[in-house]
Amino acid sequence: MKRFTSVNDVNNLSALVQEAIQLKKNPYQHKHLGQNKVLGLIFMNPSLRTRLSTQRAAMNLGMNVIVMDINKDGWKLETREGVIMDGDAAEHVKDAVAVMGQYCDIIGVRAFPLLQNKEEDYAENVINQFIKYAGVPIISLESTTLHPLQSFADLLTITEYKKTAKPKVVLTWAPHPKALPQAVPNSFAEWMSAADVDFVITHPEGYELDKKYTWNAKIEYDQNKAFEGAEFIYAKNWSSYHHYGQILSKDRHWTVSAEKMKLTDNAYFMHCLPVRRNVVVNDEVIDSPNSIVIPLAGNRLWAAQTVLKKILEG
Ligand code: SN0
Repeated sequence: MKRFTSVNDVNNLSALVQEAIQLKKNPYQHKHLGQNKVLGLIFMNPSLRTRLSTQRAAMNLGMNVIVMDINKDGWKLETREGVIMDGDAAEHVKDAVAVMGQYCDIIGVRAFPLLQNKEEDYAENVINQFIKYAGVPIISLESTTLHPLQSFADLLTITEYKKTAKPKVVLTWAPHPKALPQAVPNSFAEWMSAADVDFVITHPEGYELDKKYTWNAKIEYDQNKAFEGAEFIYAKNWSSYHHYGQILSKDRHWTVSAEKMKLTDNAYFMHCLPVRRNVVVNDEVIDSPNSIVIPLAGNRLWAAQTVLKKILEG
């Protein structure tokens, strides 16, 4: 594997998932693969699961890790091409990235969208500059449009918990006080479309995602109908893609409640976390035995370790 920025960087999806299941059973069998190799993790935004799971994954492979919160500890970076740098930014991202590539064998980067300009965000300017200038393999730790390490853990978890060969998996929009990226739902849709599941997306009108990621996924505007017969409910808020970055609804009828879960086929509840309790999902659902948010977060480690292993192997 040369890089990991979307499902398109994966050759064989089911083989990748099987490899993660094997690593989980025997985490330290590749302890020497990462000897004298350094992973750099560059954060432009907050992180808990991604930072800790990727760091632990690297340790399991015998790598060393350098972590940098670039907004707190680094120079202010310019990301636009060809500008006269007489403002706030002290360093261009292309120089900073080329330097990081001198010290690291693999680099992970997190860069959220600003949600102001769709074309700018969807051009994936930051991660593309990392790919172009680092000279080493790049891993997305959530880019402006995708979160592949999360989606890999999502698919691994669904594979472990499914009760039928082709389970019904429902991605449901849920309300939130803030405008959030589309990265998690875009990426989940991209991975579910590539996997062997019956995939349905439900959201209020105006929240349609970019077709580039949803392919021919079924869209059901009636959340109750979508929940019928579901084996997995995956909740997530996102801001509008078409009315870019806007909050069109805060309708609490879309909150995942115990009553709604009764419509499903005793479905498991999933969310990538962090989650706004009693806005996105009620306590009674996320604290129920059907909630698998914690094992899902645990699987972030095996997803990250599988990706690092495949990149170290070349
Ligand atoms: C991020 C998102 O993309 O939705 C990261 C998810 C893994 N979530 C948030 O920014 C939540 C912020 C909040 O205030 O709830």
